[in-house]
Amino acid sequence: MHHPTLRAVYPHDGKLYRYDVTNTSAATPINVSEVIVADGFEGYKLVTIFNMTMPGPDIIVYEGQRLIITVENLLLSEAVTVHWHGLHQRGSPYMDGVPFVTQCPINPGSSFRYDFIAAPKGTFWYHSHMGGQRSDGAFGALIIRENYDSSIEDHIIQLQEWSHHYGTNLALRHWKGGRIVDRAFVRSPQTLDGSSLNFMHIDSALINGKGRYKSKETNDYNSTPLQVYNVRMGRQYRFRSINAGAGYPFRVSVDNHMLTIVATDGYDVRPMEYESFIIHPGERYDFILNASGPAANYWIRSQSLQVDKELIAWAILHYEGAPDEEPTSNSNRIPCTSSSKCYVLNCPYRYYPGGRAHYLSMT
Ligand SMILES: [Cu+2]
Repeated sequence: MHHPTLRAVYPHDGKLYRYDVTNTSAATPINVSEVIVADGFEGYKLVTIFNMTMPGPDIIVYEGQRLIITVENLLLSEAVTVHWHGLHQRGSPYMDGVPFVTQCPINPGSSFRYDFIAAPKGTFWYHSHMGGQRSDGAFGALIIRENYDSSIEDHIIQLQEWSHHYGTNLALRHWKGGRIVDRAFVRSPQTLDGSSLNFMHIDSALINGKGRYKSKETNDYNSTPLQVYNVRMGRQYRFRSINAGAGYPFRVSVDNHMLTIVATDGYDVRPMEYESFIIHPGERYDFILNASGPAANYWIRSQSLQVDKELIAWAILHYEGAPDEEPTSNSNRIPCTSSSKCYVLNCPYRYYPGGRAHYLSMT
């Protein structure tokens, strides 16, 4: 992690500090929005991003509005296009952002003006459609609201996989190119039902560009600042979740809260309560969360279906008035047992496989 002027930074107790700070209690933490945090890994990795943030800026509009977005390619050697994931582009197919199909790629130093009508309503996202740029950070949320005022406040969950060293283009090359690196066979991560997932190896997962990775040495998570969703007791919130990843499905849940799923991929569905849902790359699920308390802090967990490694993207649901601290334990998680059954939406298994404990603890 690198601050534009303060140079190297490191995470401690959910905050960021300059590298030369040893007494964190006497120092002022660094403003998180000034750093591309990712999972707090202290090495360096090149990212490809829009407008200096990861994810890129939220684009929030009303249905039927005309969107005019100029994309200027400031990269030195790579072309770019932007795809508006989920939009039908009726009457504007040349704005779909697919390189060599609907447009010429935008070369370094040039720009392209996207111009289309925002429709239909729903949760969408935009991402680069060139190589692996989207997995290296070039994406963001595109929310098309219904054309009337809603009293329900929105929150956005953008899920993303993260690798410390590989740019995604390289990971994809290994994936497609014979699964052999340095004369060793690359083993695919396994899912809960024993099938192979894919060959893209990742170190962690992020929610809105922030996450934590587990040290191989200590088996502990680091303490990178996370996304905090503020809620007020007694209110309802619409969470719009997007899997902006390239290869991993995630199971999303909120400790102590049921999720009422109301829409997927830009379409309303009959509202139903679930303990969690599984979201695959490119998919979107909207759920209503009743902030029924008790007022405290709760983990929002997104756990990949991989079993060889615990891979969880963490975020925090924070009630107004609760102490400004992290959730303390796993005890608030709704238990799924044979006598107290859970409903998991979009589960690829007929029954959720048991065996290895899913949902492990934040220690
Ligand atoms: Cu897409």
